[in-house]
Amino acid sequence: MDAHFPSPTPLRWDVYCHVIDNWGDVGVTWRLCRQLAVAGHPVRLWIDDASALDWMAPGARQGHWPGVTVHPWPRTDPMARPPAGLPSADVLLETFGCQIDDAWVAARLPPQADDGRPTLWLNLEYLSAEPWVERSHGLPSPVLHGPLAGRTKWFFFPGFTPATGGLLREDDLLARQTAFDPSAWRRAHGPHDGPWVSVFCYEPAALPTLVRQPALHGARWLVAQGRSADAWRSLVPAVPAGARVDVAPLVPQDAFDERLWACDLNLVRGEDSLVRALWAGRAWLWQLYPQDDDAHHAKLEALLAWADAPASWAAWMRTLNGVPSAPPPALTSAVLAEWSALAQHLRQRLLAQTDLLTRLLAFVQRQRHAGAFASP
Ligand code: TRH
Repeated sequence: MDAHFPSPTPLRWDVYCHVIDNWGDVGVTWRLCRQLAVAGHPVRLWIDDASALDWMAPGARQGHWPGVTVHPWPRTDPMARPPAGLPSADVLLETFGCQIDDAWVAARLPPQADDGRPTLWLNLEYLSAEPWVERSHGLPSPVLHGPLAGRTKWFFFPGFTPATGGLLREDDLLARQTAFDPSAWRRAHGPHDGPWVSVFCYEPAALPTLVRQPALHGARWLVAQGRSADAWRSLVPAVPAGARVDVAPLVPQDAFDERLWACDLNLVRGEDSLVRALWAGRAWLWQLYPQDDDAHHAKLEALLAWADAPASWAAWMRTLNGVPSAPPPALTSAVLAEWSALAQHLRQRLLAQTDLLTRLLAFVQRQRHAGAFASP
C-alpha cells in the first residue's frame, strides 16, 4: 500500500518531546528526528530537557547533526510563544501525548503549507503489542472547541504487526550489523571467557536469581550506569564467583546498539531498548516500565503472545516483571540457546515488515493528498 505514494518531497517537521523520567522519551524522539533528517526532511526538535542528548547524541544541541536543530521548549509557561521568524511546520508531531499549548500549535502550524496542501498534526504513541493498537492506529481526533476547533490530530501507534505503525529501524542498520565484529568489540572492552550479559533494567526483584543461573556462571556483566547500576548495588551485594561486573558508561545510541550486538544475553527495559534488543537478535529479556495499576502485565502478555513465546522464556519474563507465576526453570546453556534462536526468529519476522519511518511518511503523504482534515 505504501508504494502507491510517490517519494515525499521534503517537509518541515516540528517534533515535541516532554521528558517525564528515564530516557525513553528522548531516546525514541531523537531516533525519529535523526531518521527524518537522513531521509531529507528538516526537523526542529522542541524539548523541555535536552540534557540526555549530551551523551546519547553528542553534538545534537550544538547543531552538529545535519538536518536537526534542537530548541528549548518552555512547556510549562502558558504565555510562551515560539520565536518569531522560524518557517512554520508542514508536520507537527508530538510524542507520547505531550500536550502542546493550543496557541503554540496555532502559531507553528498553519492550516495550509506553502504548497497549498494541508499541514498535519500527529501524536506518536507508546509501543505496545496489545490487540487494540491495530484498531487505534491512524485514528483521527477532531478538535471541537477552542482556538484549534476544526483541526484534527491523528494518532500514530508503533507496533509489531503490519496493521500498526511498525518499529523504528535505520536504513543502514543491517549494513552496520554486517560490518560489526563482536570478538573485536569484546577484546576492546577487556577480554573475558564466559558469557557476556548487558544489563539495562529498573529494579527487578528477580535480578539476584538471574545472576545465579547456571548458564551465566562466570559471566561478564555490563551494568548500565545510573538506575540499573544502583539497582545492581542494592539487589546483588556480592559479585558471583568467577563473574566480573562492570558499570557500563552511558554511551551514544549507536554504541549502545553495539553493546547489545556483542552480548550473549541482553536485559533491556522500557520501549526503545526493547526494539534495539529485537534488532540485535541476541537472547534478551525485557523489564517493562512498571505501572502502578499493573497495566504492564497486560502489555507483557501481549508481547509474549505475539512472540509465540516458549515456556522457559515466558516464565522468566513474568518473573522479571513481578507477574505472579510459577518459579522459572533453570537458565541452562540449552535454554539460552533456545532464547537466542527465538531472538533470531523474531528479528527475521520484523525485518520482513516495513519500518516505522516508511509507514509514517506514507501516512503523512496519504493525509496530505486526501486533504483529510478540515481547516479552521
Ligand atoms: O529509559 P527508559 O526506561 O525509558 C522509559 C520507557 O521508554 C517507558 O516506556 C517510558 O514510559 C518511560 O521511559 C517514561 O528505557 P528505553 O525506552 O529503553 O530508553 C532508553 C534510551 O537510552 C534508549 O534510546 C537507548 C538509550 N541509551 C543509550 O543511548 N546509551 C546508553 O548507554 C543507555 C544505557 C541507553
